[in-house]
Amino acid sequence: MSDLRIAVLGVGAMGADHVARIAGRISNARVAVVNDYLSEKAEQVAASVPGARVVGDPFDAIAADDVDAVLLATPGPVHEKQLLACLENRKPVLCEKPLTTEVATSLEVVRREAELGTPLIQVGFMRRFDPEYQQLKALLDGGDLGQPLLMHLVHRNPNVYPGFDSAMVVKDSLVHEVDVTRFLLGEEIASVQILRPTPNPSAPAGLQDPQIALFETVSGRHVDAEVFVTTGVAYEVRTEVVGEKGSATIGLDVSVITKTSTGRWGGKISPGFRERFGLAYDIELQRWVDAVRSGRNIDGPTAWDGYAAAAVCAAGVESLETGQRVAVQLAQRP
Ligand code: ISE
Repeated sequence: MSDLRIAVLGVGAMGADHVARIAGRISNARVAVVNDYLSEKAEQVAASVPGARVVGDPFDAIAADDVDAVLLATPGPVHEKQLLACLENRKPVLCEKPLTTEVATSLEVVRREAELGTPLIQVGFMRRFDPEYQQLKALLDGGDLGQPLLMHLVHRNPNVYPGFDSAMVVKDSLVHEVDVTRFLLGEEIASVQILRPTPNPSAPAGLQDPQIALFETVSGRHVDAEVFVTTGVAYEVRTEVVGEKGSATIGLDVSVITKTSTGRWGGKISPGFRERFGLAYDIELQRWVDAVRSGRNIDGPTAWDGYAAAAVCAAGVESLETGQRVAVQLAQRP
């Protein structure tokens, strides 16, 4: 098969990054079509890639004959219709989170895909492709730590964009910890409670930040996650698993340590998730391209994973409001 011809829908920061990634680092794929609701932006990004053309209507882009697969990096509220169009056109799609913005519509997408009898949707939970998470998963599955019992998670952003509210801390940031928990422990989350510590005085007024999430899994394991998105410092994502035979930690962000004549030692901090998880995105995209070209269509988190994460986050948002532990309502998997 020749190069996979991809339509990238949505070329804000993440989508534009993916365009550059496909053009520069991914084998056997090319950007055929670019679409964005800001036509100027689409033109500008398409002009950076030889052979890419702009299509003004996202549904025409999905249906286009010269498009084999779709990468959705559009805002969450338009995902539902665009995903359903991908299913109708039988186009494999890599969808940045969230799958959709509501639990009910996410479930509908899962059901519609299941009716086709073949998976077409992969959700962009990129951390699963990060080499450190891969090693941790292998360590757990290999049994070296015995039964995993607890996890302590830390998720810090230096800042967030204006308008980021308390529910988004759950749905936009904590959602990755939800996926990591389901991925590493291999089971569903049964309940969530969100604690509200004293807010950071430097956070925008009204933003509940930091938050502490407590998950309990179906088998009774406990996970705590600190999410703090206005630290003003660096991007930090740490994961510690405590098992019956030991513990393991990833995300210490230690690469090169330098010592200088000024009498200091230290390394570099990650400024943001696109830097911290750059390699994970590369691996995710290459594996997706390979899977689509081979006819498997996906090689990573499924639509169900997107739905399950949405269901946990909905319970989290309810807990944020009530302060109570909230049970996660999961439908029967089709
Ligand atoms: C952002 O949208 C992401 O997906 C990042 O991975 C996450 O760390 C960040 O908190 C979110 O705002």
